[in-house]
Amino acid sequence: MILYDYVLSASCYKVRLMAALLGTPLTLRAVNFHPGREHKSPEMLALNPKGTLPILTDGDTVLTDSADILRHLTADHPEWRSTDDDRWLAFASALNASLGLARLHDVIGYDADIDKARAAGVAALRTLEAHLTEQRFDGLIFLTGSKPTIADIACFPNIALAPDGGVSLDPYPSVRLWMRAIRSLPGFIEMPGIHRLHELAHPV
Ligand SMILES: N[C@@H](CCC(=O)N[C@@H](CS)C(=O)NCC(=O)O)C(=O)O
Repeated sequence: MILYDYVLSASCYKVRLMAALLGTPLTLRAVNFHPGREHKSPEMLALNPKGTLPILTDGDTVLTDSADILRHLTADHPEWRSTDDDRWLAFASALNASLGLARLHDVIGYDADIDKARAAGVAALRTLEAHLTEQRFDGLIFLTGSKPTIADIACFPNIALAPDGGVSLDPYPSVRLWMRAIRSLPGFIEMPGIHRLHELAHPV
């Protein structure tokens, strides 16, 4: 499988992280997203007319949405799936349009209504904090239960990188505990801005 990848993209990191946790090898093809805008080149647009990353190719199959790619990677790994995943994958997509956009604005100068993007990100963080606090009352640390699924991996990057877009995670202790649980999963990999907590035992 080939991942057309940009190292600073939260959406590409979702895919790299999922593959690493599964132990699934990926061939990475680095795309000069910034400043080269290579994702808009004729070669890339032929692969993905939307002009976005990530793109995953698996033989003749071409997938251009991170949610579809996570489903594809875990097709033979039911332990990484739950019946509640779909609503969290939709939530993760909305996070990309709020926290993700705020980060791209601050980090690489994307045009955005920054106040609107940050406000939508804060609203999403409050929703997540309330959900994860309820989960903790039930002794559950992940979004859909006691084990991580694609729901957690889809949401994690834009949440963990929120401070890059000027949104603090200080007010959300349940979210920070959840991030710690993900960062201490066996096989976890880093990206710039997200570090491993390899000294921690799994808290569950
Ligand atoms: N729905 C897509 C969105 C991915 C996305 O937002 N990708 C950004 C990079 S992080 C992108 O390619 N943007 C292209 C552009 O804005 O020109 C997914 O989750 O796969």
